[in-house]
Amino acid sequence: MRSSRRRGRNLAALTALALAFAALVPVTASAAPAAAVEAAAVPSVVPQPVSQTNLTGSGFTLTAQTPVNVISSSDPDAAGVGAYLAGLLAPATGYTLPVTTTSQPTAQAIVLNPNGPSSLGAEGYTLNSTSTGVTLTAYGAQGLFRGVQTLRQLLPAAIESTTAKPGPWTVAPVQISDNPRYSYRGVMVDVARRYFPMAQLKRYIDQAATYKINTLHLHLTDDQGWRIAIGAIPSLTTIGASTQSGFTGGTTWYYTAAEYQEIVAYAKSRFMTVVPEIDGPGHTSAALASVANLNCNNNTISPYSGFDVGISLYCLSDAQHISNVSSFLTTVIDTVAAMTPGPYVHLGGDETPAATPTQYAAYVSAATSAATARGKTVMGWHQLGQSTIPANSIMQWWGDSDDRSSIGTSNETEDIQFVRNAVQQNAKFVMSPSDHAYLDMKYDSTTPYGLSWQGYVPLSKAYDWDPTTSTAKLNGTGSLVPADKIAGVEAALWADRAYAGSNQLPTSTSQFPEPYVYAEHMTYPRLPAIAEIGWSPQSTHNYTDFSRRLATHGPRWTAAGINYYAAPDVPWTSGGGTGGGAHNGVHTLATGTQALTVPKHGNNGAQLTTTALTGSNSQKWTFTEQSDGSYTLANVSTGLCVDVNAGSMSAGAAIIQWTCTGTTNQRWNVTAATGGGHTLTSVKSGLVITTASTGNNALVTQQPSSGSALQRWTIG
Ligand code: TNX
Repeated sequence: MRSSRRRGRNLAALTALALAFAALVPVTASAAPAAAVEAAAVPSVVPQPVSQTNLTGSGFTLTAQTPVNVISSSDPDAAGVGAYLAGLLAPATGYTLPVTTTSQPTAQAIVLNPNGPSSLGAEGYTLNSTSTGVTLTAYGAQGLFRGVQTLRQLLPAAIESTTAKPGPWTVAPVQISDNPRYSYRGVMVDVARRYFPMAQLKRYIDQAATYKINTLHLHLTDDQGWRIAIGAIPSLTTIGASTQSGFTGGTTWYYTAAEYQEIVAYAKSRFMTVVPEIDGPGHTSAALASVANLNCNNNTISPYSGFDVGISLYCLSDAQHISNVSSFLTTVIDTVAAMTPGPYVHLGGDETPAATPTQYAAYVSAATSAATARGKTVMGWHQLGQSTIPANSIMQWWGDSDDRSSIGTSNETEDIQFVRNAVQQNAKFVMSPSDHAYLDMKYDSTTPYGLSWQGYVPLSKAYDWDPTTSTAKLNGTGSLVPADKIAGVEAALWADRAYAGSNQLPTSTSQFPEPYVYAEHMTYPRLPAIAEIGWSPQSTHNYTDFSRRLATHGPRWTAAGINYYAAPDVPWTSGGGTGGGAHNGVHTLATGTQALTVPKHGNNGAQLTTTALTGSNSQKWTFTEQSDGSYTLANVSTGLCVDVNAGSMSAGAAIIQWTCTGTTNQRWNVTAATGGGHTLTSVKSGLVITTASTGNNALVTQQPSSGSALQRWTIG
């Protein structure tokens, strides 16, 4: 696939693909009616349920006393879903809904019934909502949890707010019956290239759960870092975790055993299975820097912080070194498997240009034996299929349309041949076609982060594929992987270039946004597209309908403080009057007694200051909501807009006034802050408007959000 990474985008092939899909767009009978009902009232569920009937009538309005009844069952996790639901609803409503386990539902309640028929399957559910209550029925807790994700989408967008909002909190009246197309619906996070602190990883898990993602694949090791503590080999983290892609010098850029287990438990509480990946035999510089006898010369290499790929290989060229690698992998995989209750261990296998087939096979044999000895099901990138793999292994396809167009020609790519070999061994597949499902690909030329070796991946492209043709010819015929061997789909958030100015290494750490800023910008709105491919029947697949439904999620993300990318071809709504657009109008912005001000005689380009609040026109700002739910702020005196100087991504850059252009460095997400007031987050940089001090004429800059009062603005 290395060669494929170097290939440019094949436009002809892409067009053919688009045409192939244009033929498959029956409008689901269950899609919500387009007009008739107000935007806020149309339940726009993503992923599209199998069947959804929107009812007339008023829906079910929550009160502070609405009971959450969990019907008694033998499933020990069901009560936890009730508590989770009450917890989800608490911040925005201000209600602490009483959760009780009971054999008899009460009137006017949200009823969670885990005793539904087994025909619903592990994740299916039915949801009925009328003015008299809401009933969710599933066959066990997991189905209830998936149904709760639908239920939250039937409430107004402001339900996602982290602070109390006025309501009313009415669940749209519907009848839904739903179950997933595929049982594996994953997202991969590359914590090796960019370390995600615990809180940010948990936040990512919570967000992905909203879209019924049930698998979190953690890419724990790579050239740029080893992120999981292995007690018996401390150098893996003292040395191997000291780098990231683009910077060096870390001492805590890894998960301790306790932290990893905390993540696994947190994911489990969101009914998500963790798949740990220990990549090899390539992508191993961090291991080679930490453990001498994995190198042919028995000397460690220097830790690596660049962004190249295909640069490393365990030494597999003699029996002694194969034995070293094998015992290393046994220690590592034993440790990781013991901390991972889920069935899988992912053994990587990608991008090994220097390995001979014999060396590669030696790796696969050593790694798979270690995994199966621990009772784990082997996962691997599809290259692993070139070797002998254990029964029931799952290969992850990351090929592209170039591979597909080679099927059946005399020039079939080796990737196609690896897939054939895996299929012959009866492997299952998870589909992550890199030209559709790679969340690190730029959306377009303006995306500040990421790569474009697969060309750009706008939202429409992230949506326009079908797992059953991911390994078929471009005309959709002759899939190498039979339909019944497709376990599901996975989106991959690589992080080699999780910084602005991504075609060269960063020159300053200020080019790095916080990992969550990168992650959310690249993930939303594309992960919901891939989640829908994994969950919804192919018969409902329709981009126009998807983007109409997704449009109503923008205000949800804004309410939740998610730093999403407002893809231009989505008709983003303003939230139907329940949150979005709430700040439109003229306001002052005060922190304590000081207000955001255009300095006296401030020209185009003048840096903003804070001065004592007087309410003069130089302190008044016209808030105008933009299509992405953010706001532009134009000064009433000068007519110029609040702007990050030169579109800078750096902490400390000046906040100035500038001719209004509507570009992302003039768009501000207004989010209620803990401790009072609102933060104003730049859509461009993810940094927040901050004044230097409480003194007069303090200068205003953008800074990482810290919760400081100097970043919390009272909208007057
Ligand atoms: C290919 S996909 C890789 C990763 C990079 C990614 C960047 C795969 C199995 N290997 O090492 O991070 O491209 O898009």
